[in-house]
Amino acid sequence: MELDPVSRLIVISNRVSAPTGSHSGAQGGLAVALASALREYKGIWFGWSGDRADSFTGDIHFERSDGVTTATIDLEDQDVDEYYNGYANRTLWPLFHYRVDLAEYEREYAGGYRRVNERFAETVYPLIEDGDAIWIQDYHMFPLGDELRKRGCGNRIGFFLHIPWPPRRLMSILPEAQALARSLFAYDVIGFHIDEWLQSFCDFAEQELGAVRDGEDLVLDGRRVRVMAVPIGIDVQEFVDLAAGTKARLAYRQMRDSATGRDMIVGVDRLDYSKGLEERFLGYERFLTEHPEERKEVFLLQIAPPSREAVGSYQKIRRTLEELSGRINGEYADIDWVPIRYVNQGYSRDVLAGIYRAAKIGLVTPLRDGMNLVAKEYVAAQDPEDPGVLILSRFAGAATQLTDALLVNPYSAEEMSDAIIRALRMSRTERIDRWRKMMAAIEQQDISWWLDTFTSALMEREPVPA
Ligand code: GDG
Repeated sequence: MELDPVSRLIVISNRVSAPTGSHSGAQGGLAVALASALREYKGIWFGWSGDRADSFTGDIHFERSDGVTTATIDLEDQDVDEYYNGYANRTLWPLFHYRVDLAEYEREYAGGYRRVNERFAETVYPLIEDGDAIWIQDYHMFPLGDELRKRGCGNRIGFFLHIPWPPRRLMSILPEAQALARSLFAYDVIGFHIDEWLQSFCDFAEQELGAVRDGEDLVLDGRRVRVMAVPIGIDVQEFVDLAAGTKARLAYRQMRDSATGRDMIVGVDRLDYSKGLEERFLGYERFLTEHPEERKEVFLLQIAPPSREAVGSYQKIRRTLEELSGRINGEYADIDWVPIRYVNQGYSRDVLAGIYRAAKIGLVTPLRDGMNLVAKEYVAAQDPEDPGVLILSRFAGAATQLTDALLVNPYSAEEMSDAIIRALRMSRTERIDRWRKMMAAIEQQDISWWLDTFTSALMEREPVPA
């Protein structure tokens, strides 16, 4: 059962990015996915504009572009510091990516997080009509459903977590862990990418809160929540078309020309410590030392647009990577070859598609990742007659679906080195065979499947009596 054609879908996420109507913008996969959901079902996409105001007003800016209505609010400096740069990105993100060492716990952050969620609830609630289905996205907004319920919202409300849910013992480190997990029982449906994250949540809810599992539901104090694993997909056809388009073909040509017959290995990631870039560079260095005969036959292109630059740990990882790529290049480069091309700017999606296609290897080695869309985009962009090889971290959610990638432990430089040499030497028949299986997997569970599976589950729930 999909959404009733008369119901609206209200999507709420931290950031809203109005669709550009073209593929030349720098939008990530999730933004594109949510825009297509809202085009399919009419509705509104609500969230922070990304702009700051002197003081919070709650004024909503409406915009309609490319079939999608967006409604955005500005936040004041203190909100951005405590909620976004604070609790979301200094506390929750590192902890949920198992980086206990980087997580910071400040009462002001937790307070700012609560305040902004209240402000979101206060502002969006008047826009909600009977029959609307509400779908809240990600770790910035855990308590928003509960805040809406407190204001009398009886609509169906779903929540999707785009990052891992950490194991119970890690989660317990968060001072607000119990209250935060308890607040999730305001939702009707909670979605995770994979079973591992779902099981960790259930474990926490059962052991720490006393929730009880009942089939596909968790029950706590009379509230029944459906929990499900629904791996997010990509719009495969869009990427296939992008890769065949003029801009992608041009980018492909440029990359091939500048490679001068060498094999390109590509990585594309937000500059984030969870993406394992330091370990990736070290794994690649290991490959250079173990296979001197292969030096000058390959190079690594790492595209890493900076993100969350106000947060100290992101400034640090940026410096670390500059030093490391500089050191490796200094040690191995020759007058006619540089082992790592390390680029800190973003590219449009069509250029990315051409770059993916030109790469003999896609190197996607996060230390921990809810899903990872880059892995799927790399597969979709390949030439079916001569596809490249995906090397993928076992610790990315995507590894549960892309089992025909070369799966590696991203902490092991040796495994990474072995996988690179294996990929370079892999026969075309094996490459085609692996690629076909991966392509079938991403086509089967693509972005429409993700949207329909989640919204159908949400519509199966009865609205909460007022
Ligand atoms: C979170 C979870 C989960 C990257 N560089 C450029 C660019 N990108 C695009 C990629 C891809 C997206 O950004 C990144 O998505 P990921 O899934 O790899 O990673 P996160 O940003 O960490 O996303 C993750 C995801 O949410 C969805 O649920 O998979 O696990 O952490 O689409 O292509 N896009 C453009 N230029 C760039 O330079 N246009």
